[in-house]
Amino acid sequence: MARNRQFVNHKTTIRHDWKTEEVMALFALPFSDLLFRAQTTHRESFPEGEVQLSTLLSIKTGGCAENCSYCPQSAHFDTGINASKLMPTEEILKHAQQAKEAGASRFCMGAAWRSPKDRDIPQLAEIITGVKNMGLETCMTLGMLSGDQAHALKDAGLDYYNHNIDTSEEFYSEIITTRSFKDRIDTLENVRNSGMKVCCGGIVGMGESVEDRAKMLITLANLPKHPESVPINRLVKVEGTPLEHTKEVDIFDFIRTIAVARIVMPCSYVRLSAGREDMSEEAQALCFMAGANSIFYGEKLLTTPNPIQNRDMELFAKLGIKPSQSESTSHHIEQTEREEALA
Ligand code: SAM
Ligand code: DTB
Ligand code: SF4
Repeated sequence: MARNRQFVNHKTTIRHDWKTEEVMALFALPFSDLLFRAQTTHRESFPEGEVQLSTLLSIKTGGCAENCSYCPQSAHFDTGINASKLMPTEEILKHAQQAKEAGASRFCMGAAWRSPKDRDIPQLAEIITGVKNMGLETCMTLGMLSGDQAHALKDAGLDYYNHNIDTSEEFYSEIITTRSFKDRIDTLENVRNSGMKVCCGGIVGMGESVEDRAKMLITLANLPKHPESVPINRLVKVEGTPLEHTKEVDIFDFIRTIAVARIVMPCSYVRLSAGREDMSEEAQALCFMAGANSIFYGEKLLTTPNPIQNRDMELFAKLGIKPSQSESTSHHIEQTEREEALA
């Protein structure tokens, strides 16, 4: 057995040594073969027909110093979004309560920051405590974090930190120039070292090649530990952003990316993330068959629309899908622990 392979159960191998050719070969499989393989992998690690629900809230909107070409919240582009300050804690907790009542298991809070200021940490800690007290898992995405900031958020009780690599290292500079790919990896390392769970994925449909998608997934899968959550976003083309007129990604290529993410990170939650608002029910069903087992749930992402809750519940009923409890209560975590024990 290769040293960097660990068997987590009789069937599932967690690998951190994926090569470009291998992953490109997965992308090149006939669609049905790829989906069959992804679904088979999925069933080795997860119960059938369960999808985890995370609700998003933008707690600090717009006016961001970064120039991410896809993002409506960058101060570099005129998208009609006004910059606002960090939302008062009470208002955030009201949104969290609504998310809980609607059936979400995790509440994800996003801030349009390059990185948080140390002076923001006490209020962020208060928010984390309030949301956790409702029995929700907590996630934040606040930009780059220093090691000390990551520890402070962990100490406050934050369960997950979302920080996406967005695309391949090679394509990254076409999309963002105000911070580097390495900056992103450094933050992920700080988050991992703090003991928080990592939520990290990217965007499909920014004009990247299939090889860029393969390399993005390889970067994630070859991290020392797979991110517990892997959001796969389909670009939401927002007026005023440089990517507004990007050619639409073929839906089967999007689904292929979900399937390959499932195969290379067999025990991670793969989230069918932004881009569901105008996605057909059939395409979403194929994403679930390809191994997606988490969604953003609620009528808004950060600033753009998402399907209303009833629509998602109707689709789940048609497909026989049930919302899963928090990730921490699923048997996937036992596997993660086993992985750690074997490491
Ligand atoms: N400012 C923080 C950061 O960039 O890390 C947190 C918020 S940022 C909006 C979180 C992620 O949302 C981005 O990394 C990107 O992957 C995703 N995102 C933003 N705008 C998007 C869009 N128009 N379509 C799809 N995904 C998008
Ligand atoms: C992620 O991967 N996607 C979410 C969340 N993490 C923070 C954000 C999607 C944002 C889509 C554009 C918007 O609504 O502003
Ligand atoms: Fe700022 Fe995050 Fe948007 Fe980039 S993705 S412009 S860092 S809010």
